Amino acid sequence: MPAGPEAEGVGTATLSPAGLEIHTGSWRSGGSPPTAPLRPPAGPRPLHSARRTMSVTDQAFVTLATNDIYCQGALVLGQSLRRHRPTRKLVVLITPQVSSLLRAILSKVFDEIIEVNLIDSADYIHLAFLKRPELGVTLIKLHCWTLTHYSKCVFLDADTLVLSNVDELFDRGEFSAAPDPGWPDCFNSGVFVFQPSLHTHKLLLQHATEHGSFDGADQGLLNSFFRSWSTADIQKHLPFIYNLSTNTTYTYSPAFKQFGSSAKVVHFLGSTKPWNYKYNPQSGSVLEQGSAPSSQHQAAFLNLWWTIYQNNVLPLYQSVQAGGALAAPGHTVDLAVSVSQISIEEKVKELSPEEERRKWEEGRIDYMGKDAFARIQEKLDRFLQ
Ligand SMILES: [Mn+2]
Repeated sequence: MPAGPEAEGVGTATLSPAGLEIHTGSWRSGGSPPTAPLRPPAGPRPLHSARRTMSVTDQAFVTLATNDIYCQGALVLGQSLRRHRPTRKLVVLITPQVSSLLRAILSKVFDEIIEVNLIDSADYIHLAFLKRPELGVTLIKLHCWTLTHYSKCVFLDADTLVLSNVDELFDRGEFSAAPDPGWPDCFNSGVFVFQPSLHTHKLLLQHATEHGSFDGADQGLLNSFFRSWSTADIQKHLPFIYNLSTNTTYTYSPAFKQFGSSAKVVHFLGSTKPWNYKYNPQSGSVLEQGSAPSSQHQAAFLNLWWTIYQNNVLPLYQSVQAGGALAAPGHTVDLAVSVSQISIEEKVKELSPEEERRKWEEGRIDYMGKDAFARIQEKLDRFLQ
């Protein structure tokens, strides 16, 4: 077993330049990691030296979970990556709203869990958030550029699913992404290759503050920031099979017939996510109620998502709960598991006024939801009237 911070069961907490607490967990579920973690070698390292058998410790797959429900997606994504033995680290960005139960479970799949608290961050981050509170989630996503202990990363949305090893994405440079099916001159920001840099992060936040986002989210902002993507360098166009949206009814169906089976990453775009379905573990298929899967290929990807959830995520809950970790009050998930049906619901435990106050004092502020600036303003206005 390797010694030092990589050793099993040892976690470290450090303060990064951006003022974030970084918790380094370790891969613990199901025995040893696919490849032994290596210490980064001293001195400069060549960028493309990775062999499939060697792990590259200064590159990472990164995802984001803003609440316990999205954590379910992040866990399936993480396990889908693990199934194909990635040679890079797995990192998840979370918000303060994520419960201690889900943090414990995430630490079984991800090498690193990084809490992003916009309010406690460096001044330039905090200011951007104050000026554009509506871009809260977008600003959290942009935080991935602050992961400067990695030389290069691949971002994957928590509503994506990996179907094969995709380490070759690290051969691409910043900023690489696949076309958006709705407007192919724009890229889709669910899968992209980027290079962490505090300088780029500052420029992105400056851009967000000055111009906002034309679609109100990260995709609009990133497309206007990296606006030469559609014309400058074909190497930065990822093939569509690295970000195949599952809910698009393809108007070019012969292409889907020809190339659909070579998909490497699927993306559950749209408002109905895999975790919104109910699943029958006996038939191995999602239950068609209300929001029926729009097509057969979508149903196949949804069933795969749920198979991974059942086989590789649910057992983690059992191991953590047996270990005595308790869910913190607030938003978390309610898993209903029976022989014939599994479902994931959002559970909201009301806090008592004392708990509410303690939460504020501990700095666990739900600034994206209940404690959002607009609502605080509303409360203040009512109070001042
Ligand atoms: Mn997405």
